[in-house]
Amino acid sequence: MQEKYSPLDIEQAAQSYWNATASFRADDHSTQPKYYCLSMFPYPSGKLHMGHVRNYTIGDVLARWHKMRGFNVLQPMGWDAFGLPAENAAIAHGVPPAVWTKDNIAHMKQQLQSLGLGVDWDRELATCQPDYYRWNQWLFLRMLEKGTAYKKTQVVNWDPVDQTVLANEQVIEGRGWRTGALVEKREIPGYYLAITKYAEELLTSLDSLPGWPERVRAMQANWIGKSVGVRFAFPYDQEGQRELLWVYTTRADTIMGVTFCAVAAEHPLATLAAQNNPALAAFIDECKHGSVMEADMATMEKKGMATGLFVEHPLTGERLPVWVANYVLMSYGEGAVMAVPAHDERDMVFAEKYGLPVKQIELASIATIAAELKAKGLGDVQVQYRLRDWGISRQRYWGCPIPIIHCEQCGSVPVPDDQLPVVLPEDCVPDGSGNPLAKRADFLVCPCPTCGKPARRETDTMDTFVDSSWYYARYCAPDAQTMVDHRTDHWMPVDQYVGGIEHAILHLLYSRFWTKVMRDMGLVHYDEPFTHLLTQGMVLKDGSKMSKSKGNGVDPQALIEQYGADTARFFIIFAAPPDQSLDWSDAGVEGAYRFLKRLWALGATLPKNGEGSSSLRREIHGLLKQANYDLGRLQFNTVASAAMKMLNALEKSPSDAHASEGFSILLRLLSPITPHICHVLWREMGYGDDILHAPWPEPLEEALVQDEIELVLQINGKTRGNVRVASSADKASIEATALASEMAQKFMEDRPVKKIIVVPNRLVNIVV
Ligand code: ANZ
Ligand code: ZN
Repeated sequence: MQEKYSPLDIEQAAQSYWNATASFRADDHSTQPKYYCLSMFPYPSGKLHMGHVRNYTIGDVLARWHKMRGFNVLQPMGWDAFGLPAENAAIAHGVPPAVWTKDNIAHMKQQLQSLGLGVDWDRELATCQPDYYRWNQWLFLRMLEKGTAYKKTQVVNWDPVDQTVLANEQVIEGRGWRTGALVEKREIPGYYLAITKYAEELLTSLDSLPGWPERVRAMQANWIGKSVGVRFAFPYDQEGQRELLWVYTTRADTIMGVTFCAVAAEHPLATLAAQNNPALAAFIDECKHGSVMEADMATMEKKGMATGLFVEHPLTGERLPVWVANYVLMSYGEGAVMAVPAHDERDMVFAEKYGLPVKQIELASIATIAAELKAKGLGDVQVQYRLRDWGISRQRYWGCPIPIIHCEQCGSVPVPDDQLPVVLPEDCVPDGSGNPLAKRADFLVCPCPTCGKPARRETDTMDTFVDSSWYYARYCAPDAQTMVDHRTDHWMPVDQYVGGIEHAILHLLYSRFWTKVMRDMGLVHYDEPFTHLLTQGMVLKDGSKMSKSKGNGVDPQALIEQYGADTARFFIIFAAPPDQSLDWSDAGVEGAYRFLKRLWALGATLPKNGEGSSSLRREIHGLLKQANYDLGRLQFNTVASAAMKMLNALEKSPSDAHASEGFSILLRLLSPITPHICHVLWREMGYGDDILHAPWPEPLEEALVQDEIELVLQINGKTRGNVRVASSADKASIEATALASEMAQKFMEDRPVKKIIVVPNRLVNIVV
């Protein structure tokens, strides 16, 4: 055995062994209990960053630990391969996104492999592969048939720089999340998925996920935003016709304080009033350029204009003016509100600004008001969700084509199943001037599936959140000729999902929705995709997030080349609990490296047999007991420190009779964290062929028992020292040991013994 620790040789040897023996191939037919361990798949941006290393190390510790405990483990890996950065790289460097993406995947795969992850690479997938995204298209068409997918024209957030629609959550403080450009409102047609149909179930079944962090469940519940209120109408007269202006309120108890109504700029009543009111038309136009975000609504300056129209209070009959107000959202409730300045802050600000009346009132009871309105046929209690349907159309090239053909005669026609997948041409090079698919005649022009006349393909592609909404189900059956098969039901749900908190809302919510849609189509038979969720903390350097753009990034590749993957893994696990942020420290990395050098050195010199007390054994088993407990609660940093303490103890007593057993425990405990060095030492030291097949170490009760105990020795009630006795010693032998002790001899001063008091496990008092 080589005396010097040489990570490069060790890691190559271990990785070759795992490859040659297909150590991490997941068995679809095993009778062992299954454990599906999944880390969020990476976007192939070019190279790994430290956040990836942390994510995948945590996942790998869990996967390897379960494997050694007899689980049939599935730990797959793949690529979230569609998306904007590839198009931006194309614009900057003139390379087709497909080429850029595939090069990045090849490079990053090799980097991931150098980390020694226990991944079943046979199941690798990339979402830009036609045999993957064809099933996005296929399911989308099934959703269209059921009305779960539909087309509509809607006001959307428009990023004028990227020329694309943004989801609400991609708008941060009124600006595009990527470009920072001021977001505009636009009306365009697009496809939507009716996630709101599942709002109630998405909310209530959060209760079936005790394995998720409370914080994430709260964020999801908040996003769904259930509120119970009253929907009711203000009647008004229009050219002799009785019409109704509907509003939604959660405060029907304030109904007697209404002094005006306010509608959104896009509300039909606003449009109507603007017909012969150019000033109002101009104001409405101005509003349409603002943000559609609620958070912005709360802070921006309240602006409005009277419509000149009036409605009637449904209970008092009072005449109330209707205003257009920029703080009313068209997409929430009815797009109109009853304004109660005395009780609503926004209404108050607005009323003060425009000199509208404020009316102080006594609060009513919501139930009574709802009943009164119902009796008049003017309203009822209603549940409302903040959650909106999911707009999936993106005016981008590098994504999954939406399988629709537009025909002048037949309208929007679904692509027939036998023509799937609609394959994205891979040789386009976007230049920033809109979607290149619109310029590709060979893609664009096709016969209409219904009438056969020349028609035009949809050029919008799907939101990449579609791609990531079901990849975990495909890993279970990556070669299936259907979307999923029985293997998916075998492996799913994912037992442990590991990823960043930035995905706490959308990715997880969309995946949960997608799962329920597939379940309702009979494709899968589980309700929730992820049983346990671990959101790993950030990697910080000098207190701020480590990133290339901040210039404080540490390159994992360089780290691995210098110290080896085991050092990187050990440092990352040791430096912080998985869910907390981790502060990078070069000294910490050095420390991890020194620890592994010491581990290697002790392994190289440890004598086979020795003799000694059982205190070493007791210490090792005691540390093991704590470490196993910590593994169970995913507190891996203290597992690493238990391993360090074990090494200290073993270094102190290398020739102890129990040192070899202790070292074998240490290697097994460490192997999920630093698998390479443990694999090689295990073999070199003759413990066995493959540490992955060794049983996980469990502490032995017999080793934990204290076989000697220390008692306080008192003479006439005064503490004079200690005596050691066997833990099984009886009263007589404790008395004899105490009397014979040096301290007793000294302080008794030859006086006769009157009596001896023994308090078991505590003290012995000699009275003279
Ligand atoms: C009158 C009122 C009085 C209100 C009061 C609140 C307080 P949540 O709980 O989030 O569902 N609202 C309704 N539709 C709106 C829209 N399209 N745009 C902007 N605001 C809208 O909020 C419901 C409340 O938000 C409703 O209750 C309504 O104002 C407002 F003292 O009605 B309330
Ligand atoms: Zn046609």
